[in-house]
Amino acid sequence: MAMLNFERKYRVRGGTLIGGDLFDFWVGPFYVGFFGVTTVFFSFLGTAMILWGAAHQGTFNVWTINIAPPDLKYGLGPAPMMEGGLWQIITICALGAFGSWALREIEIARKLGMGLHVPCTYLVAVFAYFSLEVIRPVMMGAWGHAFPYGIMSHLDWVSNTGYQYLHFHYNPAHMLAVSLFFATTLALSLHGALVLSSTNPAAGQTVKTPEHEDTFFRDLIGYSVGTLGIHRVGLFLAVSAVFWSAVCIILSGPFWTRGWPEWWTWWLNMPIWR
Ligand code: UQ2
Repeated sequence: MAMLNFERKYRVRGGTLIGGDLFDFWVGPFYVGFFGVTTVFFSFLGTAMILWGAAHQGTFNVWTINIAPPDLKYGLGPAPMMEGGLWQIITICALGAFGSWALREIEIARKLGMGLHVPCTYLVAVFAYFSLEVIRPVMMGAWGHAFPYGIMSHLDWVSNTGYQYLHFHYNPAHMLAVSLFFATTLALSLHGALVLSSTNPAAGQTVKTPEHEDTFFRDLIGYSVGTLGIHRVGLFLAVSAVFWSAVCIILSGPFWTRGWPEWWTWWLNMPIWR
């Protein structure tokens, strides 16, 4: 693959966290590093384990492959390979790959003298996975509370887990998370639309400036959050959506075992109604 002329300037040595110069090289466009090697290792091992599980299950239909966590009776201990042990190994591989990916992002950011916003934000997404597959099952005392690996089976898990609490939409943290997800899409669509409307004009028209972007929103709602500000808003909304998602599922089980509609009885029990 040809190297773009500016790439050579940014292919600087250093910034590695481990291994010094040993893994400090590129393969085509990709920076490798020690954590590039470990990412590939965990990804390939984990994928091989999924294929082994699929072969044992007797299907390679991507929709119906299912690798389930151990039965609740195994608690937090190791399970036999085909009774959840495979799920346990795949989970370790996934966390190994996600962790390696974050550390490789950190090495690249250090190499380029950039902030750690991208790795930190990526780790928030990893935290969502970690909440579901490790924190909540550990707090509830069994890996069997984790979700299975499979396209249809993980959807069934979400549905079943929701109905276990009667009506998950009454979970206040879930309400907050959903609202933040919607707000994230609103913010990104406003931003995308605003930037395209000013920088991708019709043939024969000129590209507009950020002043036009500010003016549009000042005319519309009396306020512009600014070109840097909208990215801060977007990052905050997206990270908050994931954070409250983790809160809503960790509340369910470890801290609240009844139906979520019942949680709202605190409101009906307020002394103001007496
Ligand atoms: C803005 C601005 C941008 C933008 C957008 C806005 C010039 C290019 C989208 C407007 C955004 C506001 C007012 C905040 C929206 C907040 C939520 C919660 C949806 O002012 O500056 O820069 O892209």
